[in-house]
Amino acid sequence: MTKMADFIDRVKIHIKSGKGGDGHVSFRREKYVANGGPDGGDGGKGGDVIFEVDEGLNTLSDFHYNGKYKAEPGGDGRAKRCSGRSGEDLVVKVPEGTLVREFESGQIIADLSGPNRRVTILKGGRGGSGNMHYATATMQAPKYAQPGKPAKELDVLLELKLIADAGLVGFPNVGKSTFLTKVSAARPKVADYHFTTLSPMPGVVRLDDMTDFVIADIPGLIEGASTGLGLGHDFLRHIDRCRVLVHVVDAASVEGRDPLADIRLINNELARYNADITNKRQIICANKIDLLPEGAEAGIIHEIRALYEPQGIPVFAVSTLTGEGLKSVLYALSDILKETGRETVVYEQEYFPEEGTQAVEDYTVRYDKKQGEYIVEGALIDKMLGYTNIESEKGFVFFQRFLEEHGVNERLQALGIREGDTVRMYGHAFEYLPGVEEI
Ligand SMILES: Nc1nc2c(ncn2[C@@H]2O[C@H](COP(=O)(O)OP(=O)(O)OP(=O)(O)O)[C@@H](O)[C@H]2O)c(=O)[nH]1
Ligand SMILES: [Mg+2]
Repeated sequence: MTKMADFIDRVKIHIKSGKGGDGHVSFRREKYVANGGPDGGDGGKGGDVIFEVDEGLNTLSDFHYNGKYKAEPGGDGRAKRCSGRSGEDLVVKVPEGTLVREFESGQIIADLSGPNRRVTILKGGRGGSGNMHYATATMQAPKYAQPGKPAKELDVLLELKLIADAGLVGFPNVGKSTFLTKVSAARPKVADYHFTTLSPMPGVVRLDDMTDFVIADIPGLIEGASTGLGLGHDFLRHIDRCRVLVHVVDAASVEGRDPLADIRLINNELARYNADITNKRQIICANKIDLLPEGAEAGIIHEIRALYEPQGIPVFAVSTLTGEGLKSVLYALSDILKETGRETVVYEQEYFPEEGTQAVEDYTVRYDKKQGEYIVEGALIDKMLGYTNIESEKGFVFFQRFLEEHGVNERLQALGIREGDTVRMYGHAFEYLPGVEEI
């Protein structure tokens, strides 16, 4: 069976954690109890956004560009000391080797490879405390509770870097995909035209001695690939993580190309993309020898060997069509992999969402010139005013602290507010006094 996979290995998505549930304001009501104490329960925690490796996946093609991925908000607290339920976490399944980057800066948040199988990217908001927590000797009927902490959201870029032990590189049509079909159960499309392979595909090779390793078929490269020509850059990125390169070249010159020039060109492109690639171990497969006329074989193969073997690059004469010579290639690869060790490169975290993300602001702050007042509006403020008995001293301090915690004072200061200015929030007008603290 062959399948033409849609090639998507970079995708931008929007992720959002769950908002914390709001704390509840209520009072116990029982027969014969006139004024029951506060019994408003806590809000539940909002769901986290978690990324998890799913071994069954090997592309990002299930993601929609600009798709929105949201965890569930926490439930609000309820009467009778009932807590709201926790919002469900959102678990985003990705193929191994997926990098999660902050979209704007490109900085890495997580690398889902190696030991990193499950990573929490955005935490859900904490649930607010219900009014049952606010009863004190002097304040027996607190009419306020705490709203849940806001959700967090972020644009991220998912990027798949294939993790393979060895990568098949070479010009289009030289037989890379045929190679993979011959040595593994993978079935990339094989056809006699350029750029048949549009997305990298891994295949597992199992040798008789039961060692196994992964070879990846990589789309054809052409001159200029490092600057984006042909299928361009996108695939070069995958080569970064392969430990050995299997350079396939058409030794029979089916398309009239010079195999020696081709090897040089591909190596130049790789070096131009990333100089580190030139340090990778490489082997050359001089392919399509079934098409070489008697005698010619020795000629071209001899030339390639004479040039590359002194540089420590083994050269194998093979036919991926008939399978001739492939076994020695696999054993040579297995030997090299044993020498180089198998740990994969895992990228370090550069961006920390808990510090960098903008909490979803549920309010706006502006200056109304006509009225000469600062206006603070939004669902969060409205809700908090509803909860809080700001006529009481304690409630007022509580409200002040809430404004401070949510950055409202900071925003007012940024607009240039001064002591004595008026701040309007819905029906209430306050005089701005910086630094009203606990009494
Ligand atoms: N005679 C002969 N033909 C081969 C051999 N290997 C591959 N071919 C043919 O060459 C053509 C291209 O083979 P693919 O395996 O699709 O080549 P590719 O390198 O994957 O090509 P792209 O995906 O376009 O980069 C097909 O028609 C194959 O049947 C070989 O060893 N001998
Ligand atoms: Mg191919």
